[in-house]
Amino acid sequence: MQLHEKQIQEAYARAREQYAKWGVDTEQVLERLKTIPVSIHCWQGDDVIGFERSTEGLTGGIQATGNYPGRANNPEELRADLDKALSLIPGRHRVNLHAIYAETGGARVNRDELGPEHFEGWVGWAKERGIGLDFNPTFFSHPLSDDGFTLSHPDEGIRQFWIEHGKASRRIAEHFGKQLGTPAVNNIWIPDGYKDVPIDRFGPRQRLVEALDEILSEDVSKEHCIDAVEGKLFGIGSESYVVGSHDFYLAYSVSRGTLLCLDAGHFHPTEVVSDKISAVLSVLNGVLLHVSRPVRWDSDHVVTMNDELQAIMQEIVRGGVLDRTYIALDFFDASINRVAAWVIGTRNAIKALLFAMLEPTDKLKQYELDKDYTSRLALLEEFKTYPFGAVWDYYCLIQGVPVREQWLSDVKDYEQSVQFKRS
Ligand code: RNT
Ligand code: ZN
Repeated sequence: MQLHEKQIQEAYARAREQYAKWGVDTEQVLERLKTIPVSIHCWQGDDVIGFERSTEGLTGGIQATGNYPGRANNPEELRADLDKALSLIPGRHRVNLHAIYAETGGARVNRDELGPEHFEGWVGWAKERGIGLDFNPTFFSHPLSDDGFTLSHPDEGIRQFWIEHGKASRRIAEHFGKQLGTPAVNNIWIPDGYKDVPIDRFGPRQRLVEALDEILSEDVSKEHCIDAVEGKLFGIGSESYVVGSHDFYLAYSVSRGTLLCLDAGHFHPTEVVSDKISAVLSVLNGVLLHVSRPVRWDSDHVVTMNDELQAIMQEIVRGGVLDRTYIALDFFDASINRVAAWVIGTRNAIKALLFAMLEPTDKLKQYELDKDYTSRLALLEEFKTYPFGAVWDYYCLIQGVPVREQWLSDVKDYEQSVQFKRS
């Protein structure tokens, strides 16, 4: 069924009136929404494989399961797939790279030797599209991370190799920021940890502090590169002890002034990022979100429009902290079309943001202060069936991207004509 422009506009006009009754200006909301970038992770496009391939597949206790055909095999294919996804997502967004996506022209360049010159393909591509890039050093899928330790490795030589990689990454991020005129977030996540209960919990953490300090000691312009650190509860093979736990990085980011990265899949099942945002932003200057979805052992399912996604976006909007929150995505599903995975997850993140922005927050806050919890609950629940979909459809229409599920046939055509033809 094709949706006609006129129908979309009429439905929007009615929705606009209904929201206006509660003081919500949908026009203003959509103006604001289009300025909020989501950092789209390149690694959904190729199952976190990258172009370096110094190990057999993905390591570091994370996994992309599934074998849906059509994965991108090289920079050109990955960028083409990203272009396709970006054309189906409303708004102007960013792309998040990992060091393993360097283009070295066939030469073997180790991670401690990577430089901005190995990302010129990406920078040129981003420039043409007027989008920003973010970065991540890759502390996994490498022979020197095979025993499960990197920046906290007991061997000084190996540790130093990873420290150099960390420094190189900040220089690359700084270059992105300079070239593209928008600061690049450089996020450090390491897989270090033990499968079984360790004797020494202090040693690796002490080494990690020192290694991080050394990485950050290099003078890199804060104007172009913003440092972030990401903790985790456990990984496959590091079930008993993770060196860079949430508590570790919380303390570290407070004392060093970095961003703290909260990945929605990195906590105990009943612990939620949506409650942590206001906790950490009451003290920290900024936070990086890895919007993701945990399922059993996996922390990286495609983001759906579930309660927690909505709660996360509500927290950012209600708290007025959009300008201190960097929204990035982190999921990888190899069992479905990878372009579709990007489109579904990113559209959901934006949808949830829009849903949060269409709330009469001031009114609700007043009810709360007045101890009128009855009205608070009643209004919140009634707003769930307000015509949010009509506003979303209209936003897609004016942003020039497919309305509703119309994007799906686009992806189906693309997989037939492009993705399935790949070797
Ligand atoms: C791993 C972290 C990390 C990675 C990416 C690929 O648990 O979430 O952010 O998913 O860097
Ligand atoms: Zn993450």
